[in-house]
Amino acid sequence: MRFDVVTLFPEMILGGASYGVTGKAIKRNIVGLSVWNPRDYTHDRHRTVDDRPYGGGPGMVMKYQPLVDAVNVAKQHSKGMKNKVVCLSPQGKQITQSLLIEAVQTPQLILVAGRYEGIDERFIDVTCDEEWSLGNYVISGGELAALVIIDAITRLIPGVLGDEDSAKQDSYMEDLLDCPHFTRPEQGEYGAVPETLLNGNHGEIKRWRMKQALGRTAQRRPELLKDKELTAEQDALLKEFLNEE
Ligand code: 4FV
Repeated sequence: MRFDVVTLFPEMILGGASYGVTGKAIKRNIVGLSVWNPRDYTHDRHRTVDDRPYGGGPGMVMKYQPLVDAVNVAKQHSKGMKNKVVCLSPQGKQITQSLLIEAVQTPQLILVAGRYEGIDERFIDVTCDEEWSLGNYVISGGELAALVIIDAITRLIPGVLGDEDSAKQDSYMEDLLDCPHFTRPEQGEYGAVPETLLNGNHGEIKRWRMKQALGRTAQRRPELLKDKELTAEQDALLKEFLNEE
């Protein structure tokens, strides 16, 4: 899988993606990462990538020509890999675990990180396959959204995480919040580790963790359970959790 990020701050992407699991996956060439600066695809001596908005108003808008050229170079570099051009903006569809699980199937993701007030709409219409949003808030650039996507997708790629299962146990993998986690000390000033986790009965531990995940989801994010089909066992575990609360 390869990521190509079109950004005015290439070092922010290269830096942010060089740590931890993502950094190792790039070093091991399980994931490819390239950055393309639209300023390198301008033709004027001021290397202009933005201009004033038609219709007036505050701030500047990114011009489409440098972005189109940067995306085309990124495509040329992928030797015909199947690709998807994604523009990151608050107008995009909400990024979710299921959207990212689907995106792992796309060999090349070209992520376009905007700056200023936004991007000339004609670029989005003509060149972008999709628009994705990190969330219903405004940040000053799409780079952080690109880094979140690269991190979240990379950990889904087989062979990236040490223990394959850990990705499977990630929150939201079943659209549920995660269960609580504990490590040493067993006993301490902040209390004890739940007994169930200490008795080595893996069936009991699995059951306890699912019960906690269901209960916490019901308490904190009930909307996640709204259209979720629970198994009979999950239903019983949730009732048990809520009765104990
Ligand atoms: C954003 C988001 C976001 C909007 C104008 C960058 C900013 C500026 N990107 N999810 N929320 N982008 O706020 O992805 O160009």
